[in-house]
Amino acid sequence: MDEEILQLLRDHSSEFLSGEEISRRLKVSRTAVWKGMNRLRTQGYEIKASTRSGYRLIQSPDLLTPSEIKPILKTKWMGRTVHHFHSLDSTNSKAYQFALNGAEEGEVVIAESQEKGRGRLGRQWFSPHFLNLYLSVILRPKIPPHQASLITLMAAIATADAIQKFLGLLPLIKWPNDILLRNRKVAGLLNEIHSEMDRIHFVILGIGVNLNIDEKMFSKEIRKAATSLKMETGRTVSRKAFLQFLLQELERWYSIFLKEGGAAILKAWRDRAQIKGRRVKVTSFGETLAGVAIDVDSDGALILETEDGKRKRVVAGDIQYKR
Ligand code: BT5
Repeated sequence: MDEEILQLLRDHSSEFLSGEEISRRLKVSRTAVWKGMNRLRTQGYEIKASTRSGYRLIQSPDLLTPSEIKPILKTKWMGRTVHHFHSLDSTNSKAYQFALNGAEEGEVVIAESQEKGRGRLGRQWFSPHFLNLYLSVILRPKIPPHQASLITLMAAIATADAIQKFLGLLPLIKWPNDILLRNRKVAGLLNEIHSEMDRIHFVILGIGVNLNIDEKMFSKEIRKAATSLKMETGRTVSRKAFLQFLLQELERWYSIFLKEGGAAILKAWRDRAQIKGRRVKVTSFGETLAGVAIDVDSDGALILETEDGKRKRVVAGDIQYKR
């Protein structure tokens, strides 16, 4: 009901709307309207009330609820259905459940915070309240499972492009899919697939972007390796405005992938990652390898030339750049 009250207030943002009128239109009691207004105020909505004239919306908080997002979305289909939660274990887990229950391509799960935000390989993603973006998008591409990593590369490019278009900053992608600004991680991706041998049922694109978190909030372990858009620009950014850019870029790059195939994605990824020829140390399943990065192949694997001149293909792991 709160969403409906908000919609009415928005539709009449230049005037007061009486409690009586609202209760009549929503077919609820005046007390229910009054309670709804109080709930909205606790969420950060500034609502002016006058005993004679009624209610008027003065200002909205930077929440990522459907009613805040929908009016500013520029996508055709992505994010047109948003499932919003104040808190979740993990948006990826929730989106997975929605997808198993038949959710459509382009549906999005957003949480204001995550209790158990997940990174790759069982790691955690620090996800405090109201500061950042934690979202998962459901995709249903008609591709075989071995092409799924192209979707991951595609999402990394889209996230980097969204940051660049939003603020003019120039992010680099670090294999496999960290997004870095000044060598610090500003965003991470965790993509999960549900498939059978020769076809994907769905992909969950999980994206976490640090927007307004301050350096001191990060734990000591990650403080030197992490950043946020606020830390980079010195000002608070609008979370919903960034979300609008991100969904638009995801929709654009996904359609490039579907129309032009993996080659277009690999090319854009290589431009953004600039990894060719760099000396790296790779940790993969407990093993550490040093060498020169040759390329990333169409399955998203890193091709490394080790110090003894052999070529190795690394499918998962982490890299460190060496001078
Ligand atoms: C990732 O894993 O970078 C994937 C992160 C994906 C998070 C999104 S949020 C929405 C969706 N729902 C989820 O549950 N997850 C996705 P990985 O490459 O394994 O990096 C994890 C490592 O990054 C941790 O071990 C820390 O060292 C560091 N880290 C944790 N939280 C961070 C943060 N907020 N910012 C920067 N670095 C962080």
